Amino acid sequence: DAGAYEAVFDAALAADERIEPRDWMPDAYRASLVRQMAQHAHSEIIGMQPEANWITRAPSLRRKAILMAKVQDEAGHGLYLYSAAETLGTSRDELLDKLHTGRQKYSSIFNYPTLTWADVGAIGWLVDGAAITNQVPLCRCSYGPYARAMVRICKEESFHQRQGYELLLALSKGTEAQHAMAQDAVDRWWWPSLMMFGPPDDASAHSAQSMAWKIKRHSNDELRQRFVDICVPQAESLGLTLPDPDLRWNEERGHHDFGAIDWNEFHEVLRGNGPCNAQRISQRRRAHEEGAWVREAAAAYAAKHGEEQS
Ligand code: FAQ
Repeated sequence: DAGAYEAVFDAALAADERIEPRDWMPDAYRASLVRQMAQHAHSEIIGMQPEANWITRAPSLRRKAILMAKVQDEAGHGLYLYSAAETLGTSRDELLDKLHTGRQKYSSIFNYPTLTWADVGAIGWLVDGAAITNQVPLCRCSYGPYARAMVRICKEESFHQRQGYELLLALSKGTEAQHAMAQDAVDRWWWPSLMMFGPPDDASAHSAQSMAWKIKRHSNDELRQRFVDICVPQAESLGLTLPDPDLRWNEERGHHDFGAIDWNEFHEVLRGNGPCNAQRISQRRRAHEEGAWVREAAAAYAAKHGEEQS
């Protein structure tokens, strides 16, 4: 009976054991995981676009090779996450269809434009930095396939973060114009990066339940604070300023205080009104349509290969 199954599930959570695809789980747990994992997978592949914008204009062969490898890694992360989501009984086609028709979200951050080469550095430093801060605790998520996917993703993300930091450092220590370009990128990406952690705790619809289920291990505000505390000394070593006049060390709290986030901007971006929402989705749909022949060929090959083997 359902009560007995639920008791086994609750005991597994209490013992910090992993829930695996064939284990019984509450429908709402399954649905919430699909929601978060799909949003995460979509973010990885939509997140390829802002950086891909600079591949053809990278300033050297070395930078181009690094950037191509990074963008390719993001596609790989998408694949791990779609595969992990499929273990919950949804198909990749269904998830992609929901992305393309606006029924599932992707991270707000990827609706901002990459205006200069320095944006590639700012994305690596800040966006990948925020992603790692959020995702390291997800390696201990209660759902096994998601947790295991996150281990590998986090290793790659931390490499990406250093890549961005090193790029920004080169610009910051370069000519006056290069330094100004780096500063401008940080000015534009700082606040949207803080929004990646989601709404404040008192406005976060899913946090309490997700924490009880041990999907999330820390609240949105806790992780945001952790990220700010990490970034302040890094900005100093970079020789760049974070665009927040209210940012200062609070001895009592043992953390940095920071200024108010413009949640109105966040909600507008979620509603589809960010600077690049329309462009991102139409580009994604076009890529999907143009790739139809590849999927068809792969399916035909698999069918033929299967016949030969049987
Ligand atoms: N953007 O109740 P909560 C990357 C939605 S990193 C858009 O607090 P929750 C790496 C939320 O879904 C980016 N929507 O939700 C990379 C919910 O809406 P719903 C991806 C947001 O789930 C770098 C509503 O607001 N990382 O891709 C955002 O407890 C460079 C209420 O919010 C992940 O997805 C947002 N920023 O906490 C790739 C990490 N924030 O679903 C390429 C996994 C909130 O009811 C290049 N996800 N919403 O319609 C998570 O940890 C969580 O889902 C949070 C949100 C923390 C994002």
